[in-house]
Amino acid sequence: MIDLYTASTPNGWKASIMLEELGVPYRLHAISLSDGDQKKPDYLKINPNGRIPTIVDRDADDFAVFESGAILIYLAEKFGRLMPSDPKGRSRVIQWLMFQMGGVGPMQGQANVFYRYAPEKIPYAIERYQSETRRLYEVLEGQLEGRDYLCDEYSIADIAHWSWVSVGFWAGVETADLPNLSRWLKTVGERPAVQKGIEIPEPLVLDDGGEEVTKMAQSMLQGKQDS
Ligand SMILES: N[C@@H](CCC(=O)N[C@@H](CS)C(=O)NCC(=O)O)C(=O)O
Repeated sequence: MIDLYTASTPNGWKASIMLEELGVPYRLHAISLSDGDQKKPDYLKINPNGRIPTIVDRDADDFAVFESGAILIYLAEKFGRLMPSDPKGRSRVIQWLMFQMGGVGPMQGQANVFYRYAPEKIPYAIERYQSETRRLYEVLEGQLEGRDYLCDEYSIADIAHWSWVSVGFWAGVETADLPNLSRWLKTVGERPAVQKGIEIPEPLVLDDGGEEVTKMAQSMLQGKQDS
């Protein structure tokens, strides 16, 4: 049995979509970011970074995995799905996963912060993070030319990217004029496991002025959470 500790955010979706794709039983523990559950001592024992998501594999001596990319790799390898096992195929998927973890995630996360939440609007920071996110999206656009998915087949690289690119609008980054990315967003977004995964632990409502957003913004302004 896998225990999943998560909240409704793009990094959380990576783990919940993956578990839904695998169709394996898991126990859900909803973490309230606004209440600071992710900073509590018991949680820090399984995730020293104090963020979500985290999994604990009860069938492997309570092995805990933090960092969403590491969770995807662990689950893909444990269950032999959504990542090839040959060295080149595996490397291709990991390259695109790293591109998400080191590029799209951090840049888009900062674009969210400066565009949506920062108490002071700093044009240089907004422009810097939005244009870097957009540049990375254009790299994805090129990779998706003539391909259904980022690598040969649907993989954890698609799960990691879709979780963020699907909410690019929240960072103020346009995707509609990128035809390959738009097609891929739709194809991946139609997968039943993706639709289920983004409802875990509850649907995320990103709507200007919406209650959820207000709660998130308040908590970010108080320095309680990031991205
Ligand atoms: N690199 C980490 C980032 C995790 C992360 O930033 N999670 C955010 C939600 S998307 C979080 O837990 N924020 C709460 C906080 O900063 O306290 C990963 O990929 O797992």
